[in-house]
Amino acid sequence: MRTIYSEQHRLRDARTELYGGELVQPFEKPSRAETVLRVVRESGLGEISPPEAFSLEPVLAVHDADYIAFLETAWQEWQDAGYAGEVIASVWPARRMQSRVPRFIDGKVGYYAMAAETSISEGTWAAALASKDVALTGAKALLDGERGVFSLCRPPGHHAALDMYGGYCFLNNAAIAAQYLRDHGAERVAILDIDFHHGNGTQDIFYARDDVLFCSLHGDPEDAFPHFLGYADETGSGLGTGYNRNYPMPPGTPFAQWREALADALARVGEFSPQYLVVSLGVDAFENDPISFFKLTSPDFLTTGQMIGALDIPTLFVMEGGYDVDEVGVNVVNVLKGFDA
Ligand code: Q9C
Ligand code: ZN
Repeated sequence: MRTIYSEQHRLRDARTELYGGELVQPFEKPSRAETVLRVVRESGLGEISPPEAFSLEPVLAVHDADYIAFLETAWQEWQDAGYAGEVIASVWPARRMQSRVPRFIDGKVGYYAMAAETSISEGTWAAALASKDVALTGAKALLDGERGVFSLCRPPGHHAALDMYGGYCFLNNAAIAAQYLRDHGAERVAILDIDFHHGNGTQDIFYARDDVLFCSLHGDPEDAFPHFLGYADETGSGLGTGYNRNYPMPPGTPFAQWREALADALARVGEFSPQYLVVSLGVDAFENDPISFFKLTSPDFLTTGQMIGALDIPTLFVMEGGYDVDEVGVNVVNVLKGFDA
C-alpha cells in the first residue's frame, strides 16, 4: 500500500495544551507522524510519496468560508492583540447567548472553537493545509484505481466540523476526501471512524445526507471527549435519517466487544455498497493510550485491518489520533498490513 506523507506537518508544533487545569506539552505532537513514517518505511509497506497541492475549493465544499478565513488569520490577529501565548479559547456562545461572530479575536476564537485544549500556534494553518493535501492526494489515487492508500495526515481532522475546530483538528481531512470522491464520480461514499473519540466533525458535516454513510466506534460521550455528541440515538436528520451510526462503548471495553461493533458497522457499510470507503484511522483505542480507555492490543489492529479488507471496497485510510508515540507506528501499520493481507 502507498503512503502519502508531507514534512510540512512539523509546522504544527504547539507549545501548549490545556489539560487538567495546566498547560502541558500537547499529546498531538510531531513525533507521532515521524514514528508512523519510520515504521511504514521499516515494514516495507510500500512506496512513500509527497502530496500534490490542491486549492481551497475541496475544503470549501465541506467547511464554511468564514471559518476558513478565521483559521487563515487567527494567529496574526492574536499577535496583533499583543498576546504572548498561543491562541486559546476562553469564552463561548453558551446557552441563551447570541451566536454572532464578534469583531475582536477573543470573541472569534470562542465562536469557532468547540474545545479549549487545542491551541492555535504559528504554522498551524500551513500544516493543516498540507494535511488536507495529503488526504486529497490519497483520494485521487483511489480515483486512479488503487485499492488501498494511506494518507498520513497530521494534524488530524475528524473533530473539525462545518465551522469549528478543536480536539487537535482544524480541517476535516476525511470529510474533505469523501466529498472529493463524491464530486469526482462516486455516488456513495462510506466513512468508518475507528479513532477512540467520536468523529463529531464528520458526523456534523454529513448528518442530513444519504450519499455519505458515517459509522463511528468510540468512547461513550458520557465518559469521553467530545462529550456533547456521539450518542447511539443520533441516526441522521431529514434525508440523512438512517445514514449515521454511532457505537459508544464504556471504559475498559476489550477487543471482543469492540470487534462486534466493528462487524456491525462493516455490515452497514456493505449494505450501503459505496464505491469508496474512507477510514478515519485513529489508533487511540490501544490499551496503553495515555488519554483513552479501550483495551485493544497491537495484534488486534491486524485483525481490524483484515476485517476492513474483507469488504473489498477501495479504501482510503486517513490518519487521526493515537498518542502512545512508542506504539503508534506498529498499530497503524498493523491495520494497513491486515487490509493488504
Ligand atoms: N482528559 C483526536 O484523537 N482532550 N483528538 C481529551 C482527556 C481532547 C483527541 C481530554 C482529545 C482530542 C484526533
Ligand atoms: Zn482520538
